[in-house]
Amino acid sequence: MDTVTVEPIEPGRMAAGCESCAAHNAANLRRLGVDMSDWDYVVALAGNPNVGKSTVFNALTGLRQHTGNWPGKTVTRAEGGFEYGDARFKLVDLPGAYSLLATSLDEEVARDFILFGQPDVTIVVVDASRLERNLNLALQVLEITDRVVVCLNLIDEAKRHGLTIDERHLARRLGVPVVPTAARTRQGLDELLQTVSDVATGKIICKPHRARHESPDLKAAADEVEADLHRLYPNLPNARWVALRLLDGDEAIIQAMQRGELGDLTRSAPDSEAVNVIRLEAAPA
Ligand SMILES: Nc1nc2c(ncn2[C@@H]2O[C@H](COP(=O)(O)OP(=O)(O)O)[C@@H](O)[C@H]2O)c(=O)[nH]1
Ligand SMILES: [Mg+2]
Repeated sequence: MDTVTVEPIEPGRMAAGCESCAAHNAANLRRLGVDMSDWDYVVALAGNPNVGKSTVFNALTGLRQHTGNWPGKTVTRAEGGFEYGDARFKLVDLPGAYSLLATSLDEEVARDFILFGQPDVTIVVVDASRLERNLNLALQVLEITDRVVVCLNLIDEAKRHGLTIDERHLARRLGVPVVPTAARTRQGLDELLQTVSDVATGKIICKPHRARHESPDLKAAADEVEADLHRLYPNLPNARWVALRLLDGDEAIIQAMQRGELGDLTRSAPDSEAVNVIRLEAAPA
């Protein structure tokens, strides 16, 4: 297995350091609600359904987003803004997903944003009381981007079930920072903000664990398809991932390719019609 480290700050030490400056951090947070002009960084919130993504979103932006179902069938991602330190952040609350190998429209929307929207940081919110199931998505996200912070949410629920999680060990194994939180009571959110900010600005460099299992034949085939993709779509992010999905026969990706949609899935492209981007009304948190 590859050696994994989170550099340069060890997560345990980081958390301890932040305890003493939590008040300072909170004072540094300015919720911007729907004002997302001139953002410096885009942060995506990904995770399984019901892990507290919207609770984190609301706490950081000062917006009140419905938890529960949205009216109608349109898949929605919500966007809001906050300012922290000297930087402005756009936060995108993605629909729940168990996997990036999308099987539902929700998962497709989440996958496309993580893969092609090129967020500066992806927060993967996981349920601390159901860690094993939740790590599936986290590991898939770590395959495609280095800039990940794992938000180990529902830590209060985990405790209630008698579970303790060694988050420092988990961070070392994953190679990215892990921040324990109970978002409903705002516990740990200051540390989360500081960590997201440090990853965004490059103060923390992540070294995610990646499975290296390509056989020479697979590598040669993937290299060839990847080169073709670069020729067809010079601006396509994560062409390697797309190449591997094509070789795997992923129908959704093959169809997107046949419809000529892959090139549209970049950060600057307009939102696809299926996605209803709502910019929420600001309300006191
Ligand atoms: N006990 C506890 N409940 C939480 C926590 N975070 C969120 N919740 C609750 O979990 C439910 C799902 O949260 P939500 O933010 O809608 O999850 P999402 O589907 O990932 O957006 C809501 O009832 C929240 O109030 C937490 O840290 N602890
Ligand atoms: Mg939600």
